[in-house]
Amino acid sequence: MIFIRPLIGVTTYYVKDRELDSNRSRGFPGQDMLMSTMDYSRSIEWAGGVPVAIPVLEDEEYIDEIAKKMDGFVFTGGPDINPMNYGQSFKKGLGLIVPERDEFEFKLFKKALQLNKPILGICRGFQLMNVYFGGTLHQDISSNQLTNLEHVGKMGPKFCKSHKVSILEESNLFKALRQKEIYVNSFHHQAVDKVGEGLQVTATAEDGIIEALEHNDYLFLVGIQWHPEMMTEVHKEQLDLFQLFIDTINKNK
Ligand SMILES: [Mn+2]
Repeated sequence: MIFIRPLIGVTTYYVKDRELDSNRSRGFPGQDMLMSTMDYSRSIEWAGGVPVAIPVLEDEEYIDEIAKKMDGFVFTGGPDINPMNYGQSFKKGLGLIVPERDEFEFKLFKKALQLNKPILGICRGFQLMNVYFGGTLHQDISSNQLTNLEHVGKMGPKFCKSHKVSILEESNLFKALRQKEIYVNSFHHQAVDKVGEGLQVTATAEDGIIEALEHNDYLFLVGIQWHPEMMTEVHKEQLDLFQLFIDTINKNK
């Protein structure tokens, strides 16, 4: 038997020319850029998958093909989701939005779900998953004075453990990490408010901020607010989540 490693579609930053000034390090004025942090690709590769960076393109047939050809998806971190997607006006503290990426990712997410492709949502990807199922977000944690924990990051290295999360035992998260409490990094200024329909909260921070969501009607649909891919090199246990994701794909191929 020939073992073929699964193809994992990785969503990417769509950096519009308008975000880049003349000091841009690559490309030329007028050019939009595709970007992705290497952490996602490395973690997927370490877990036995083949990472494939997915550019934001509008064409429906392209999105169909990507949804069919990939064996699973990592919906990655990035800019804020346009609040209009969850029926809200722009509130104080909202960060950069890239509506083109939102539109593309919601379409891809829908198609991937229809095909029951395993999905791991990280940070923005986790928030996208919540909004897709009709949930809402707090547009800015500090403007809303939700907590005195610092969730925004920037205090230390990317792998820095910055707060505790409690994990529900009946969850994929627990299955992967085998611990009821772990410390995670934190790089988000937004948070889940209303939870989307059918989603289960599977991890919360000490202050009650929702840190993970799962949907049991699908093969593997797990979203987490922290960035495991930034931790895998130093805190190996974070790779277990990628491993469960890849193992689930391999078992069901
Ligand atoms: Mn956090």
